[in-house]
Amino acid sequence: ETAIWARLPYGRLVVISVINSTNQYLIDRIGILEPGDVCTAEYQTQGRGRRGRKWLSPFGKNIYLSIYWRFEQGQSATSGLSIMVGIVIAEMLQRLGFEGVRVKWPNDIYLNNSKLAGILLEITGQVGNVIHFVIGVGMNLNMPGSASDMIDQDWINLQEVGITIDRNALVAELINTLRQTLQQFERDGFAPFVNRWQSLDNFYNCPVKLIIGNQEIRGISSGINTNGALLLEQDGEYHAYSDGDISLRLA
Ligand code: BT5
Repeated sequence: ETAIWARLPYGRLVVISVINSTNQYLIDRIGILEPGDVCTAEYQTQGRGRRGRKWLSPFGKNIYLSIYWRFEQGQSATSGLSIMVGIVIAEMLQRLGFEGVRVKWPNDIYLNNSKLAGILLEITGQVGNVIHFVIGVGMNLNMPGSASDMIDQDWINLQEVGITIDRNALVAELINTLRQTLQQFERDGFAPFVNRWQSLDNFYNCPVKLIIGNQEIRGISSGINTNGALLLEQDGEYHAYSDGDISLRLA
């Protein structure tokens, strides 16, 4: 194996040209990882989303990045965790000048009503209360338009909004943001983030439908609760949805 791990202020970085999946790369090496280790690649042959879905990952200056972490709160905290990662990435992009960036429950970053980035949290092991996990971020910067044939929803490239940003600088920001967020999560949990969701939520107060398996549920999207579950208003009552396989669409 020729990969070179570069020492970061916290953890290490490995940059790879072609890989099956940056999440899988870290999962395969879990025994030798330090918290904060990051893998990034130019191209993924088997980039993945949730529940066996695919993440289209061609060459072309996109970002495919994964970070390894572990902590001791057990598995129950992780729904909030991936929500939180969405919040901080959206806020980071806003800070960098991309004002139109929003979040979509549970783990998408949106720009101009289209999917810009996706987040995939995978738990790779638990010993006692210690969970080991990898968080992957895929972000479109410069994906060819022909990709549209292969993606069954609206998507967008970051570069389409007319602000230029250096990809390496963006990756560095992303790594710092993820590390700080994970450290803050260890200290303070998810609660401080709940209030930051609402103003970023692309569908706040919108009529939506949730697709759960082959069931469809309609209601008004009303933010999240303290566990990161989606709140849906149905006939004047709020219901929380936190199942792992829910797709949200405008109704
Ligand atoms: C996600 O899943 O959105 C999480 C994607 C995480 C990808 C990163 S890349 C680095 C790391 N290594 C990996 O192997 N994965 C992570 P989900 O919510 O299930 O959304 C998947 C859906 O997004 C697909 O079914 C398509 O509709 C759409 N999609 C696929 N590729 C896309 C792309 N490049 N841009 C926008 N949408 C895409």
